[in-house]
Amino acid sequence: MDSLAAAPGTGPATSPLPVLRKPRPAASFKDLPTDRTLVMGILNVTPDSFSDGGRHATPDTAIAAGLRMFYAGADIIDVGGESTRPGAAGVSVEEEQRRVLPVVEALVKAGALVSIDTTHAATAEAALAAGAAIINDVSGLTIEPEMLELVARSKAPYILTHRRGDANTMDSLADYNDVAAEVAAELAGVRDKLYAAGAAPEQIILDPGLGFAKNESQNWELLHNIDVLQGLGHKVLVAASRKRFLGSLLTVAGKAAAPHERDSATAAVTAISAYRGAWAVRVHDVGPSLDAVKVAARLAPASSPARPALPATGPAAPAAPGDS
Ligand code: PMM
Repeated sequence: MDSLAAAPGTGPATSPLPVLRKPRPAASFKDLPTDRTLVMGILNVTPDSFSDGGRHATPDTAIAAGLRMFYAGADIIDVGGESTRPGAAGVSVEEEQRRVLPVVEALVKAGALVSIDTTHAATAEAALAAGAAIINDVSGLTIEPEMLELVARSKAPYILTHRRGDANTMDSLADYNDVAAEVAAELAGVRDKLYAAGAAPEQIILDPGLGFAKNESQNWELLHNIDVLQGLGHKVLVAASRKRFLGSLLTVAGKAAAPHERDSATAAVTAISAYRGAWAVRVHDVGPSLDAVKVAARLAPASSPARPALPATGPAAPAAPGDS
């Protein structure tokens, strides 16, 4: 249900109550800032995602959460209706669309730029029709050939994520000699298939797929060598938020940190990724990553892609009593 429209029975069917907030003009991909790393907020409309599953189980609670991220400053809201964690049970395309489409529609109406997190071409196409601007696909184009055709035909920006196998097999496929070089080579191979189908270079955003057919040390190695992926010449998205390798790093007394205890470490990854010129980070907790991006932009060398056009200083805020 669209939370901004009239509730059933509260007005004539043909004339909904006025919306509470005047919709902003639809956001567009080409208007996204290019002088800093972008922050993409994660909105899982699922009962079983590994860190926020079940929190936004109905469209109304999901829309409210998405609006909170949007008003907090998220540049993009990433809406997903199917858990991608290892071993997750798939959902039907009908159920996935029932979960995500009302949310996409309401957020677009409010002026947010929305990406659709799906491995299914039919859901991606329906979400584009509902106003989503970006396709975020963690399948690495390993599942549905229709996705390749949709990316080429729609001309929508497409996040191509590295993955081997599927949710059930990927953990057994984390076998690499040089993980950064092999991930880059495998992504380049898929990218070339996209070109052959008619996709344009500027549509393609690369994602190393942290946790997808990678063990913990391979995730760190990929983050350490993010420049290898950047060397392919595309925008790069880093999606480390609350992932298991951060929980292990933060182990205290033999107990790994729980997903909600991993947000400071996530913001640290954001700062370093931004410093090194990532196009965007995908995170659950938007505020700390927005701050981290500002710090990185301020500290990155002027030659870095992290701050191609940053002014020397921002406007000075009045000092609070006691501030040094
Ligand atoms: N990880 C998850 C879901 N979607 N999308 C991209 N592009 N990259 C990722 O690594 C990724 C993703 C895993 O689940 P989450 O939604 O709880 O983070």
